[in-house]
Amino acid sequence: MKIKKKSDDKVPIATHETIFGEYNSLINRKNFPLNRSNGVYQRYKYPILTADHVPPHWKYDLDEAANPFAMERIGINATFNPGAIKYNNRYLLMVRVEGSDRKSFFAVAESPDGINNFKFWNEPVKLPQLEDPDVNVYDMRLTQHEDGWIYGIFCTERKDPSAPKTNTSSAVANAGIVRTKDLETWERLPDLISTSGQQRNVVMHPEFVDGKYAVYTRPQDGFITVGKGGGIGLGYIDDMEFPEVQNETIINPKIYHTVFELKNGLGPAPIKTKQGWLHLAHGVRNTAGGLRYTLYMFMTSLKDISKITYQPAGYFMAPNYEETVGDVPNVLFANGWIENNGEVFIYYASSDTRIHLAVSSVERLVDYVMNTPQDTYKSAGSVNNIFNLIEKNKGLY
Ligand code: M1P
Repeated sequence: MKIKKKSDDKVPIATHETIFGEYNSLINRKNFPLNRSNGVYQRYKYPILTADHVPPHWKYDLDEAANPFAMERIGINATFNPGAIKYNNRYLLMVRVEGSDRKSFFAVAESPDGINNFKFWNEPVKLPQLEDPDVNVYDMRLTQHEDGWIYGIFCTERKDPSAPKTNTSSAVANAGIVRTKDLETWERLPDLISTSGQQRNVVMHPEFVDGKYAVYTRPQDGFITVGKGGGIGLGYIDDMEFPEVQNETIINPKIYHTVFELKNGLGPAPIKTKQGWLHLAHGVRNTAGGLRYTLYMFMTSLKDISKITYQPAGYFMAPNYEETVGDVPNVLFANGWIENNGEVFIYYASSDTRIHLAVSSVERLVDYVMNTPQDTYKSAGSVNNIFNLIEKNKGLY
């Protein structure tokens, strides 16, 4: 595409060279860790994926005759909330890409080392549809299950059929399910069958539990509000081809005056460690400035995955200043991490706009989860925790 600027045209016109030049320099930019760390994780400087990482051939008609002004024919708004997996030595993210038409879809981005050069595959994922098609899909969690399949569970949203005609916003959220053996060909399974209202943030546990599939859920009464549901649930499924959740119980409820006071939801599938299953979740609280989403962690027992053994007080990660800004401000959300030889890559999104990387290790995360004081749910208890630490530090400062 070689487009000449017309003499009377005030708007600069992109050329094939500028479009692909900018894209290639972004894809090839090396990332590096920031010097500052809290000892638990280390953030990387640049977002690893943004709307600008979406390949030009998804946006431009590259035929000069058909597109003389080199316009973007398809607008991309954001890339966020990726599922993550290391597959055949390749670091793959199942990214939520959102168009300027507000529709989200999935696309796989790949990096040779999990840090640098994330690049989208040639085409986005063509998600198989059910009889009742999805209106909007997002936030896929990838789980390599011991049954040999890689499952992707995502949120599928459709218009609420019971909403009055005047209400054009009301939607119903449920968990859509796909599975694959190669991340290229996807089999669509029926949507989750659950009796507890709407579902979002549904995640599959990687191992069978007493011969059943286990899923973490987040039942909610409405599309936005969780209502009386409220909390991270755990339920069991006999057969993924008829995915009916049984015995759903809340294992991590929302609690007053915490970072997950309003609602919470599990992030990626848990990581198995010698000490227990490590979980990463998001918690939401309401503020005068709107909802604030932060990440928190907990550990569950290897013998009983419904039992929380450790849960540090407060958030694990909150949006830094730059991360607070975006389409939906003050949001950190993570539904993908990769554990590799003890190192943990945490892929998180900020403000529903772009994707970042923070690196930690199983050892550090286990230490963080087991040795950070638990929430006492009272200011005096928090002060007491500080007194205990000061006492312990006597003679050391
Ligand atoms: O906008 C913040 C997040 O809101 C929803 O998450 P939850 O159901 O837990 O409130 C999702 O739409 C998520 O994608 C989004 O990042």
